[in-house]
Amino acid sequence: MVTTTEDTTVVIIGAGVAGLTLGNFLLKSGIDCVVLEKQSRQYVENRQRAGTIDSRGVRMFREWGLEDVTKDKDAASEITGGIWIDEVMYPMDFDDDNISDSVLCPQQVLVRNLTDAFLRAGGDLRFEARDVTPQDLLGERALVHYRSTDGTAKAISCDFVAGCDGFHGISRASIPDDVLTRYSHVYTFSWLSILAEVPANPSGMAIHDRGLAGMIPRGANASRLYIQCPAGDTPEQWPDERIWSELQARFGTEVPPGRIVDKRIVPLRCEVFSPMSYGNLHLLGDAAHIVPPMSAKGIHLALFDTEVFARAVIKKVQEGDAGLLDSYSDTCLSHIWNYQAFAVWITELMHNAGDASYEGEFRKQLARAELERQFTSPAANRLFSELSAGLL
Ligand code: RFL
Repeated sequence: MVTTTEDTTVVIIGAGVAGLTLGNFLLKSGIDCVVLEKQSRQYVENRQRAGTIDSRGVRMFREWGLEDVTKDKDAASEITGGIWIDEVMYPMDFDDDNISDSVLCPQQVLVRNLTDAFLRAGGDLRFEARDVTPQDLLGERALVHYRSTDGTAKAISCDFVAGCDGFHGISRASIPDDVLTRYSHVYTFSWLSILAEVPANPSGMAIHDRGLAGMIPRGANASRLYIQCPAGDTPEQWPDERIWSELQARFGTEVPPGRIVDKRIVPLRCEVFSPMSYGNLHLLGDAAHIVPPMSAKGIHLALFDTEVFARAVIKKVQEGDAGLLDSYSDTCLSHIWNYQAFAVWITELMHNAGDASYEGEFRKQLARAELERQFTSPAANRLFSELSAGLL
């Protein structure tokens, strides 16, 4: 039985990058909202994933008066790193104007900063909200049910529901199957993704016939390590010693080992769900799409959706104009497909150039020719630097 029904303009499901950014934008615009998050505050603020905010994201936060959320007092001030090809290091150029605004900021720091900013501004953020269920999405107002930590059933009536609950959330499942189309592509290789308490040394990506490897800074004394592996591999097949020796082999240089704190297999895949709107429900970020981690554009896409959606809601609430909301899905999908194209290109280039056992020698030679072009053409090199600035 529902014991409490409240009222707001926007219910935001999920306190990740998209949900918290949206909450902050709405509060700044005088629009009330409630954020419902399944996990505890401690869990959300310690979930480590990405490490960089790209130039577009940094400029966007600045324009909304939130530049401080991208600041990490422990991060190095400069992005550095390179690409190792067959054990030879090629430094990347990070001085280009298009990428020079990118900053090192681990995702959990961004989330922590966004949470603080939201609460400081008087935001309503409810952690450990169980069984969140949006209803009446085609009605005048939607109703979002949930259960609070003490088990009380609650419901919030709202004009808009923002589904910011990531790839495994529940919002997307509220859209009927015959309305939603899923486009997906899954690679036959995965990444073993590792968090280690060591500085990233070496720092960058290695292309090698044993497969791709990466060592990316996540703070002064932490790194995320990536090792390309067959899609069926399990973390148990990768004891710590094997990880350090494999990194050493693929970079072709000494890799000082450290404590490994997390080890998991990340499938490489592309997913797009269309449309991103259904009645009062709008999907944002990973709830609607994911890109392979090689492209490092997950945060970029989540922030893009958020800004488009925030401006659409503001226009509707302040001027009664639903035009931007009606075109929300089309606007985002056009941007997303553009970035999926980039993600597929860079994923295939970086993997095909190394271990030929997946796509064959012909593709390997094509990828090597393309890599050569990246290093000899300034325009092509810019793309590569942009990628590295996102990933690092
Ligand atoms: P998030 O960050 O997953 O946030 C979703 C939030 O919703 C909550 N939630 C629910 N809340 C209420 N009710 C429910 N039923 C709920 N179900 C879930 C979750 O607890 C969470 O708090 O999604 P969002 O906001 O769309 O942001 C997307 C980004 O997090 C994602 O794209 C990136 O992390 C992807 N990604 C990377 N992106 C980059 O740009 N650069 C990188 O280097 C990078 N590295 C990575 C990554 C993702 C990784 N994972 C997930 C495999 C490295 C890894 C390991």
